[in-house]
Amino acid sequence: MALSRRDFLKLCGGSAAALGLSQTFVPEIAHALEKAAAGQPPVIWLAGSACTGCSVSLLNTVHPDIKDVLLKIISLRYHQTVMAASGDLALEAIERTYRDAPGKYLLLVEGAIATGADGLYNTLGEKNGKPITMLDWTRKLAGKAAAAVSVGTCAAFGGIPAASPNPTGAKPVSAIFSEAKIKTPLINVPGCPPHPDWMVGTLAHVLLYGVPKVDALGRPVLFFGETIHDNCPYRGYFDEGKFAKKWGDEGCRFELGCKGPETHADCWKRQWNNGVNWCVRNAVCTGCVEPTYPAPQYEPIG
Ligand code: FSX
Ligand code: SF4
Ligand code: SF4
Repeated sequence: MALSRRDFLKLCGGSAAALGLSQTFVPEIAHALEKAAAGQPPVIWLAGSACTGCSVSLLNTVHPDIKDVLLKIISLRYHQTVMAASGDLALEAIERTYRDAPGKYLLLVEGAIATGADGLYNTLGEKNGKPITMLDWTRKLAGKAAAAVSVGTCAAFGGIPAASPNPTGAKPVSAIFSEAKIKTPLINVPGCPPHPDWMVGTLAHVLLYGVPKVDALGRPVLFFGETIHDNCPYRGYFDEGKFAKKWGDEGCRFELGCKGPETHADCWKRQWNNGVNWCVRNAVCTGCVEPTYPAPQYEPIG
């Protein structure tokens, strides 16, 4: 039986009853995806100014596992670190998808886009002796994509590559879209890196039900709708005014630099590494899903 959108949202949202403590995706979602994606939508994954952490995080997806995502759910036509092809063969895969599947492929962009020096800080390869820049190809490929996703905070908001003094002129994907007047729907899935569930969940929503509901910053409300602080297990300490003064102290981590009060994400219930741990239990929330990231990590919000 097909998974209704309502059930999907419930499963993704991870009500404690549905998911228990691990808060990873459940097999139902994997099955629904496999069925829905019988046509295997082509996906082009471009990477610009990034650390590849987003790709590595995606490899940690549990349900569905990465093998199923890549082999059964999507048809990944181009991903420079995962694909076997290189050189002309790899670039041809992009050209072919652009030519043969207009309006059908999904464009995923990891990393900010360098705009300085005509985009030469981010090149994908060359054609007829001329460099192919991320800047040009993002503009070109975005125009004919069914939808686009900015994967990670660098792509969504600029992140670390766009931090001052930003010598490469790194910009978020949304800036390239608005400058080039590209109307393709663009979803932001921030996080440095994003949780695998946020990436697979967003992709799943696009494939099964279309573009998900997003907040004012283009993030799916399903994952980024509430603050860390409003749901934090240390919130009782905050309300009582009991603050940790040094690492290891009992209490709320606000004075150690926690950005939870200004950060919208569901790490408090989803947790990381298949539900093993999360930032605030170890240290502080650095606000990695917000446009203000990277802010000084261990300085309290002023
Ligand atoms: Fe950025 Fe992706 Fe931070 Fe890295 O590649 S979101 S630097 S963890 O992971 O783009
Ligand atoms: Fe808020 Fe951070 Fe304190 Fe949790 S640890 S209550 S998120 S300030
Ligand atoms: Fe990012 Fe904060 Fe979640 Fe850690 S707890 S992953 S810093 S949003």
